[in-house]
Amino acid sequence: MTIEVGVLGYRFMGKAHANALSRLPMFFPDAPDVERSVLVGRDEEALREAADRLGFDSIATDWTDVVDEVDVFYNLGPNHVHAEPSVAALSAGTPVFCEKPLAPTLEDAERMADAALDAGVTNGTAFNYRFVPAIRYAKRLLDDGELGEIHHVRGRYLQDWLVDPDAPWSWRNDEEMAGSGALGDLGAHTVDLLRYLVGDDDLAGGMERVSGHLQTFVEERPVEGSDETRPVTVDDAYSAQVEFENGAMGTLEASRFANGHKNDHTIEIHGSKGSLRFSLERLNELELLREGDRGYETILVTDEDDPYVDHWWPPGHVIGWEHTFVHENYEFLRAVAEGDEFVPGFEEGLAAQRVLASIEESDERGEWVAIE
Ligand code: SOE
Repeated sequence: MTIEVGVLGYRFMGKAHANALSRLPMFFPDAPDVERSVLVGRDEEALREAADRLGFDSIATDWTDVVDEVDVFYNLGPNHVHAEPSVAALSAGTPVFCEKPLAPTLEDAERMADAALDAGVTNGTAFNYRFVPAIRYAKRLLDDGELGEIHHVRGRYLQDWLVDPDAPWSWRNDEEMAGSGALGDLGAHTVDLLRYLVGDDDLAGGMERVSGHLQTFVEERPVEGSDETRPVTVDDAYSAQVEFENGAMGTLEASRFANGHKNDHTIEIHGSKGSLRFSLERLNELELLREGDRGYETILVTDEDDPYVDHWWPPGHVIGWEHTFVHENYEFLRAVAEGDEFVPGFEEGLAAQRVLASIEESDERGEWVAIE
């Protein structure tokens, strides 16, 4: 069976997923056969160029012509186009894979998760960092209780691409289109990873209440190619405290103003029997401290029996950011071929969104907010 994939979006994420799809037959021979069937966007000329470059058979400028014609629909567009095409595809019985955050608003995310539940077809939220081998390794340790009872979790996602006040305005600075700024774009990854690593099975991932703070440092930005400026209506940075049901404490943070940090996502967890640290800038490594150790040991997670590694290179031959997309596409498309559930699905996308919405509400109200 060949799965015909229709993809909306051909910029950053379109490229990341097209690359992943093209690698699958070479490195994951047991993956289902996939045809990059149709690329969807609005600008016909740019679309044609992208389709040639990214290996798509055809193009379409109207997603309504595509969502019920393909076997799988990938929604990789900006946040404000996540809901409508995804719901339409699901209603037509087409499995959907959608970029994160699931939607700009909690209401849209709820609508999407409901549509996924009603459709009963495979659905996925693109939380690619769950598919880093070192993160999977950490998950195994945590599930085996190797760190004991968890006391502290810490997640920071630092970037610096907006620290220059003259950096141009984009849809990512607009509340209508993006929903939120660093909170949704980066915080969604952190919340999802912490839910994955230490959460129990409830939808809040064991998170009970939050206290959040959002900040916008530059209120307007120049529009590229004109003398105009446009207002920035989202946060440039957020921080939050989280109280977990089991008494654990969490601190979360993300910024687009963290000078010198390009894509620096770190997770730290301290338990009664040890601690671990992960940094996306050294994604082949996991730092681990076990009971009695005087310092952290750095484990290189590139052995043959480490998650996904046997598909790539011999031990020590490190992999990179783009491989996380290959792994997640592999799992998602296998689930589609088998008619199985994929995790993280829209349900997990919605769960992360609930936490983000509570952080935003807490900032507005100036008090702790319980997560529903
Ligand atoms: C931009 O901030 C961005 O590309 C995010 O949208 C991605 O989800 C993250 O993985 C890297 O940074």
